[in-house]
Amino acid sequence: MQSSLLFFQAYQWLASKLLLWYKEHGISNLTGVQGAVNIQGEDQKKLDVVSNEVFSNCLKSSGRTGIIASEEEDVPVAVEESYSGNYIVVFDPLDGSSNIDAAVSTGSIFGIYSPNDECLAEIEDDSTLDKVEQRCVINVCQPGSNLLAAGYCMYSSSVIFVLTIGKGVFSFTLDPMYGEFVLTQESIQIPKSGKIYSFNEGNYQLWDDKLKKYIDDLKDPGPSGKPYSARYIGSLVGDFHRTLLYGGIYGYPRDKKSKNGKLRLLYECAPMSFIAEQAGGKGSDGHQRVLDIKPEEIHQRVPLYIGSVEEVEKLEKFLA
Ligand code: P6P
Repeated sequence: MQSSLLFFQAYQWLASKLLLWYKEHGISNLTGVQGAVNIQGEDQKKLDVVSNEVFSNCLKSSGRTGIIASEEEDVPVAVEESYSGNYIVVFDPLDGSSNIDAAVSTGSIFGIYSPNDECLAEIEDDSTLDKVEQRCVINVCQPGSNLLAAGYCMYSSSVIFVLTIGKGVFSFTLDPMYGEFVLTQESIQIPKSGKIYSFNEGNYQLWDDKLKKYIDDLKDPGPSGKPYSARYIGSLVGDFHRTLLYGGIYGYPRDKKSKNGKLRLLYECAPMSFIAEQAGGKGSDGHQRVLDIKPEEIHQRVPLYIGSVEEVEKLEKFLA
Protein backbone atom coordinates (compact mmCIF):
# COMPACT_ATOMS: atom_id res chain seq x y z
CA MET A 1 0.00 0.00 0.00
CA GLN A 2 1.81 3.04 -1.31
CA SER A 3 0.20 5.51 1.08
CA SER A 4 1.15 3.39 4.09
CA LEU A 5 4.73 3.32 2.87
CA LEU A 6 4.55 7.08 2.56
CA PHE A 7 3.64 7.18 6.22
CA PHE A 8 6.80 5.24 6.96
CA GLN A 9 8.78 8.00 5.29
CA ALA A 10 6.81 10.75 7.00
CA TYR A 11 7.14 9.00 10.34
CA GLN A 12 10.81 8.37 9.79
CA TRP A 13 11.43 12.07 9.19
CA LEU A 14 9.02 13.24 11.87
CA ALA A 15 10.11 10.64 14.42
CA SER A 16 13.79 11.44 13.99
CA LYS A 17 13.03 15.17 14.24
CA LEU A 18 10.72 14.62 17.23
CA LEU A 19 13.38 12.54 18.95
CA LEU A 20 15.82 15.39 18.41
CA TRP A 21 13.26 17.99 19.54
CA TYR A 22 12.24 15.87 22.54
CA LYS A 23 15.88 15.66 23.59
CA GLU A 24 16.40 19.37 23.03
CA HIS A 25 12.84 20.59 23.47
CA GLY A 26 13.83 23.02 26.17
CA ILE A 27 16.07 24.86 23.65
CA SER A 28 14.41 24.08 20.33
CA ASN A 29 11.57 26.47 21.14
CA LEU A 30 9.10 23.93 19.79
CA THR A 31 7.18 23.33 22.96
CA GLY A 32 4.25 25.38 24.04
CA VAL A 33 1.24 26.63 22.11
CA GLN A 34 1.21 28.00 18.61
CA GLY A 35 -1.25 30.66 19.69
CA ALA A 36 -4.10 29.33 17.52
CA VAL A 37 -7.16 27.19 18.26
CA ASN A 38 -8.14 24.35 15.90
CA ILE A 39 -11.65 23.37 14.78
CA GLN A 40 -11.82 21.09 17.82
CA GLY A 41 -11.54 24.19 20.02
CA GLU A 42 -8.14 22.96 21.27
CA ASP A 43 -5.02 25.11 21.65
CA GLN A 44 -2.72 24.14 18.79
CA LYS A 45 0.77 23.23 19.97
CA LYS A 46 3.71 24.24 17.79
CA LEU A 47 4.37 20.58 17.03
CA ASP A 48 0.70 20.09 16.06
CA VAL A 49 1.27 22.56 13.25
CA VAL A 50 4.69 21.15 12.28
CA SER A 51 3.48 17.53 12.20
CA ASN A 52 0.39 18.47 10.22
CA GLU A 53 2.58 20.16 7.60
CA VAL A 54 4.96 17.17 7.46
CA PHE A 55 2.21 14.64 6.84
CA SER A 56 0.26 16.88 4.46
CA ASN A 57 3.33 17.65 2.34
CA CYS A 58 4.47 14.03 2.30
CA LEU A 59 1.03 12.79 1.27
CA LYS A 60 0.51 15.56 -1.30
CA SER A 61 3.81 14.75 -3.01
CA SER A 62 3.21 10.98 -2.97
CA GLY A 63 1.23 10.82 -6.20
CA ARG A 64 -1.16 8.40 -4.47
CA THR A 65 -3.30 10.68 -2.34
CA GLY A 66 -6.43 12.38 -3.69
CA ILE A 67 -7.80 13.98 -0.52
CA ILE A 68 -6.44 14.52 2.98
CA ALA A 69 -8.57 15.14 6.05
CA SER A 70 -6.62 16.17 9.12
CA GLU A 71 -7.70 16.79 12.71
CA GLU A 72 -5.85 20.09 12.38
CA GLU A 73 -7.71 21.27 9.24
CA ASP A 74 -11.26 22.64 9.36
CA VAL A 75 -12.17 20.92 6.07
CA PRO A 76 -10.54 18.24 3.87
CA VAL A 77 -8.12 19.36 1.18
CA ALA A 78 -7.89 17.99 -2.37
CA VAL A 79 -4.37 17.36 -3.66
CA GLU A 80 -3.29 19.36 -6.71
CA GLU A 81 -4.15 17.55 -9.95
CA SER A 82 -0.55 17.00 -11.08
CA TYR A 83 0.30 15.14 -7.89
CA SER A 84 -3.10 13.68 -7.20
CA GLY A 85 -3.82 9.99 -6.70
CA ASN A 86 -7.03 8.38 -5.50
CA TYR A 87 -6.71 7.41 -1.87
CA ILE A 88 -8.45 9.42 0.84
CA VAL A 89 -6.20 9.69 3.89
CA VAL A 90 -7.48 10.85 7.28
CA PHE A 91 -5.12 11.52 10.15
CA ASP A 92 -4.50 13.04 13.53
CA PRO A 93 -0.95 14.26 13.06
CA LEU A 94 -0.05 14.53 16.72
CA ASP A 95 -2.54 13.06 19.17
CA GLY A 96 -2.08 13.74 22.86
CA SER A 97 -0.05 16.85 22.14
CA SER A 98 -1.04 18.33 25.51
CA ASN A 99 1.57 15.87 26.86
CA ILE A 100 4.43 17.27 24.77
CA ASP A 101 5.72 19.87 27.22
CA ALA A 102 6.01 17.11 29.84
CA ALA A 103 7.75 14.78 27.35
CA VAL A 104 5.00 12.16 27.85
CA SER A 105 4.03 9.74 25.03
CA THR A 106 2.25 11.19 22.02
CA GLY A 107 1.39 9.66 18.67
CA SER A 108 0.06 10.07 15.12
CA ILE A 109 -2.95 8.10 13.87
CA PHE A 110 -4.08 7.52 10.27
CA GLY A 111 -6.62 5.71 8.16
CA ILE A 112 -6.60 5.15 4.39
CA TYR A 113 -9.87 4.80 2.47
CA SER A 114 -10.08 3.20 -0.93
CA PRO A 115 -10.33 5.27 -4.10
CA ASN A 116 -13.67 6.35 -5.45
CA ASP A 117 -13.31 7.78 -8.96
CA GLU A 118 -16.73 9.42 -9.23
CA CYS A 119 -16.17 11.20 -5.94
CA LEU A 120 -12.73 12.41 -6.94
CA ALA A 121 -13.97 13.47 -10.38
CA GLU A 122 -16.32 15.93 -8.67
CA ILE A 123 -13.57 17.59 -6.71
CA GLU A 124 -11.57 20.63 -7.82
CA ASP A 125 -7.87 20.05 -7.23
CA ASP A 126 -5.78 21.73 -4.55
CA SER A 127 -8.69 23.34 -2.83
CA THR A 128 -10.46 23.10 0.49
CA LEU A 129 -13.59 21.09 -0.10
CA ASP A 130 -17.00 22.75 -0.16
CA LYS A 131 -20.07 21.18 1.42
CA VAL A 132 -20.95 19.04 -1.63
CA GLU A 133 -17.41 17.76 -1.95
CA GLN A 134 -17.23 17.03 1.79
CA ARG A 135 -20.41 14.97 1.40
CA CYS A 136 -18.76 12.75 -1.19
CA VAL A 137 -15.72 12.27 1.08
CA ILE A 138 -18.02 11.21 3.90
CA ASN A 139 -19.76 8.78 1.56
CA VAL A 140 -16.41 7.18 0.71
CA CYS A 141 -15.10 7.10 4.29
CA GLN A 142 -17.25 4.22 5.49
CA PRO A 143 -15.04 2.60 8.16
CA GLY A 144 -16.67 -0.82 8.00
CA SER A 145 -16.41 -1.33 4.27
CA ASN A 146 -13.84 1.06 2.87
CA LEU A 147 -11.05 1.38 5.41
CA LEU A 148 -8.09 -0.26 3.66
CA ALA A 149 -5.27 0.49 6.07
CA ALA A 150 -4.86 2.00 9.53
CA GLY A 151 -1.95 2.65 11.79
CA TYR A 152 -0.28 4.84 14.32
CA CYS A 153 3.17 5.88 15.36
CA MET A 154 3.88 6.25 19.06
CA TYR A 155 6.65 8.63 20.16
CA SER A 156 7.67 7.32 23.58
CA SER A 157 10.65 5.59 25.18
CA SER A 158 10.92 4.11 21.70
CA VAL A 159 9.27 5.10 18.43
CA ILE A 160 6.87 2.35 17.37
CA PHE A 161 4.91 2.24 14.12
CA VAL A 162 1.89 -0.10 14.15
CA LEU A 163 0.15 -0.96 10.87
CA THR A 164 -2.64 -3.11 9.53
CA ILE A 165 -3.69 -3.46 5.91
CA GLY A 166 -6.39 -5.95 6.80
CA LYS A 167 -4.10 -8.96 7.14
CA GLY A 168 -3.15 -8.77 10.81
CA VAL A 169 -1.30 -6.18 12.89
CA PHE A 170 2.44 -5.58 12.63
CA SER A 171 4.73 -3.28 14.59
CA PHE A 172 8.01 -1.67 13.60
CA THR A 173 10.48 0.03 15.92
CA LEU A 174 12.68 2.94 14.87
CA ASP A 175 16.35 2.05 15.13
CA PRO A 176 17.84 5.51 15.79
CA MET A 177 21.30 4.16 14.91
CA TYR A 178 20.23 3.67 11.27
CA GLY A 179 17.14 5.91 11.16
CA GLU A 180 15.13 2.93 9.86
CA PHE A 181 12.01 1.17 11.17
CA VAL A 182 12.61 -2.54 11.72
CA LEU A 183 9.86 -5.20 12.03
CA THR A 184 9.61 -6.13 15.71
CA GLN A 185 6.22 -7.87 16.10
CA GLU A 186 4.10 -9.82 13.61
CA SER A 187 0.40 -10.77 13.83
CA ILE A 188 -0.09 -9.09 17.20
CA GLN A 189 -3.03 -10.50 19.19
CA ILE A 190 -4.73 -8.59 22.01
CA PRO A 191 -5.15 -10.88 25.08
CA LYS A 192 -8.80 -12.02 25.23
CA SER A 193 -9.12 -10.39 28.68
CA GLY A 194 -7.05 -8.11 30.89
CA LYS A 195 -7.57 -6.51 34.30
CA ILE A 196 -6.47 -3.01 33.26
CA TYR A 197 -8.97 -0.23 32.62
CA SER A 198 -8.05 3.12 31.11
CA PHE A 199 -10.66 5.86 31.65
CA ASN A 200 -10.38 9.47 32.79
CA GLU A 201 -12.22 8.99 36.10
CA GLY A 202 -12.17 12.73 36.64
CA ASN A 203 -15.35 12.64 34.56
CA TYR A 204 -17.01 9.99 36.79
CA GLN A 205 -19.74 12.32 38.08
CA LEU A 206 -20.66 13.22 34.48
CA TRP A 207 -21.19 9.59 33.40
CA ASP A 208 -24.55 7.81 33.32
CA ASP A 209 -25.44 5.39 36.12
CA LYS A 210 -24.88 2.22 34.07
CA LEU A 211 -21.31 3.24 33.33
CA LYS A 212 -20.72 4.18 36.97
CA LYS A 213 -21.90 0.69 37.99
CA TYR A 214 -19.44 -0.84 35.48
CA ILE A 215 -16.52 1.19 36.85
CA ASP A 216 -17.51 0.39 40.45
CA ASP A 217 -17.60 -3.31 39.54
CA LEU A 218 -14.01 -3.14 38.22
CA LYS A 219 -12.87 -1.80 41.60
CA ASP A 220 -14.52 -4.64 43.55
CA PRO A 221 -11.74 -7.12 44.52
CA GLY A 222 -14.31 -9.93 44.28
CA PRO A 223 -13.41 -13.58 45.06
CA SER A 224 -9.93 -13.15 43.53
CA GLY A 225 -9.22 -10.40 46.06
CA LYS A 226 -7.66 -8.35 43.24
CA PRO A 227 -9.51 -5.44 41.58
CA TYR A 228 -8.67 -4.11 38.13
CA SER A 229 -5.72 -1.72 37.82
CA ALA A 230 -6.29 1.82 36.53
CA ARG A 231 -3.83 3.14 33.95
CA TYR A 232 -4.40 6.45 32.11
CA ILE A 233 -1.75 8.38 30.15
CA GLY A 234 -4.14 10.87 28.53
CA SER A 235 -2.76 9.99 25.13
CA LEU A 236 -4.91 7.63 23.06
CA VAL A 237 -1.94 6.15 21.21
CA GLY A 238 -0.05 5.34 24.43
CA ASP A 239 -3.11 3.97 26.23
CA PHE A 240 -4.17 1.96 23.19
CA HIS A 241 -0.70 0.52 22.56
CA ARG A 242 -0.48 -0.74 26.15
CA THR A 243 -3.97 -2.26 25.76
CA LEU A 244 -2.96 -3.90 22.47
CA LEU A 245 -0.01 -5.64 24.15
CA TYR A 246 -1.22 -6.23 27.74
CA GLY A 247 -5.00 -6.49 27.25
CA GLY A 248 -7.72 -4.63 29.15
CA ILE A 249 -9.97 -1.79 28.00
CA TYR A 250 -9.59 1.88 27.09
CA GLY A 251 -12.70 4.02 27.19
CA TYR A 252 -13.66 7.56 26.35
CA PRO A 253 -17.39 7.65 27.17
CA ARG A 254 -20.03 10.25 26.34
CA ASP A 255 -20.91 12.36 29.37
CA LYS A 256 -23.25 15.17 30.43
CA LYS A 257 -20.88 17.76 28.89
CA SER A 258 -19.83 15.88 25.73
CA LYS A 259 -22.88 14.07 24.38
CA ASN A 260 -20.78 12.06 21.89
CA GLY A 261 -17.60 11.81 23.89
CA LYS A 262 -14.36 13.46 22.77
CA LEU A 263 -12.67 11.22 20.21
CA ARG A 264 -13.23 11.59 16.47
CA LEU A 265 -14.67 8.72 14.47
CA LEU A 266 -12.80 9.01 11.18
CA TYR A 267 -9.21 9.51 12.29
CA GLU A 268 -9.11 8.16 15.85
CA CYS A 269 -11.87 5.66 16.69
CA ALA A 270 -12.19 3.92 13.30
CA PRO A 271 -8.45 3.36 12.66
CA MET A 272 -7.90 2.13 16.23
CA SER A 273 -10.96 -0.13 16.01
CA PHE A 274 -9.73 -1.58 12.72
CA ILE A 275 -6.39 -2.38 14.38
CA ALA A 276 -8.12 -3.79 17.47
CA GLU A 277 -10.33 -6.11 15.39
CA GLN A 278 -7.36 -7.21 13.25
CA ALA A 279 -5.63 -8.15 16.53
CA GLY A 280 -8.64 -10.17 17.76
CA GLY A 281 -10.00 -7.40 19.98
CA LYS A 282 -13.03 -5.14 19.72
CA GLY A 283 -13.86 -1.46 19.19
CA SER A 284 -17.34 -0.34 20.25
CA ASP A 285 -19.32 2.82 20.98
CA GLY A 286 -20.88 0.90 23.86
CA HIS A 287 -23.66 -0.58 21.75
CA GLN A 288 -22.30 -1.30 18.23
CA ARG A 289 -19.04 -1.89 16.35
CA VAL A 290 -17.33 1.42 15.69
CA LEU A 291 -16.68 0.13 12.16
CA ASP A 292 -20.43 -0.14 11.56
CA ILE A 293 -21.04 3.54 12.31
CA LYS A 294 -21.97 5.59 9.21
CA PRO A 295 -20.13 8.93 9.41
CA GLU A 296 -22.20 12.11 9.17
CA GLU A 297 -19.37 14.64 9.10
CA ILE A 298 -15.58 14.76 9.00
CA HIS A 299 -14.91 15.68 12.65
CA GLN A 300 -17.75 13.61 14.10
CA ARG A 301 -17.17 12.40 17.66
CA VAL A 302 -18.31 9.03 19.04
CA PRO A 303 -17.87 7.27 22.41
CA LEU A 304 -15.07 4.67 22.26
CA TYR A 305 -14.53 1.46 24.23
CA ILE A 306 -11.69 -0.61 22.80
CA GLY A 307 -9.45 -3.52 23.78
CA SER A 308 -9.81 -7.16 24.85
CA VAL A 309 -12.95 -8.74 23.42
CA GLU A 310 -14.12 -10.07 26.82
CA GLU A 311 -13.59 -6.67 28.49
CA VAL A 312 -15.45 -4.72 25.81
CA GLU A 313 -18.31 -7.25 25.86
CA LYS A 314 -18.48 -6.98 29.67
CA LEU A 315 -18.78 -3.18 29.32
CA GLU A 316 -21.50 -3.55 26.65
CA LYS A 317 -23.53 -5.80 28.99
CA PHE A 318 -23.45 -3.10 31.69
CA LEU A 319 -24.56 -0.42 29.19
CA ALA A 320 -27.34 -2.55 27.62
P1 P6P B 1 -8.86 13.90 28.56
C1 P6P B 1 -5.77 13.77 23.56
O1 P6P B 1 -6.25 15.09 23.55
C2 P6P B 1 -6.98 12.87 23.34
O2 P6P B 1 -7.58 13.17 22.13
C3 P6P B 1 -6.56 11.41 23.41
O3 P6P B 1 -5.27 11.21 22.94
C4 P6P B 1 -6.65 11.10 24.88
O4 P6P B 1 -6.93 9.73 25.13
C5 P6P B 1 -7.82 11.99 25.34
O5 P6P B 1 -7.90 13.06 24.41
C6 P6P B 1 -7.55 12.55 26.71
O6 P6P B 1 -8.66 13.38 27.03
O7 P6P B 1 -10.20 14.58 28.53
O8 P6P B 1 -8.85 12.67 29.44
O9 P6P B 1 -7.68 14.81 28.82
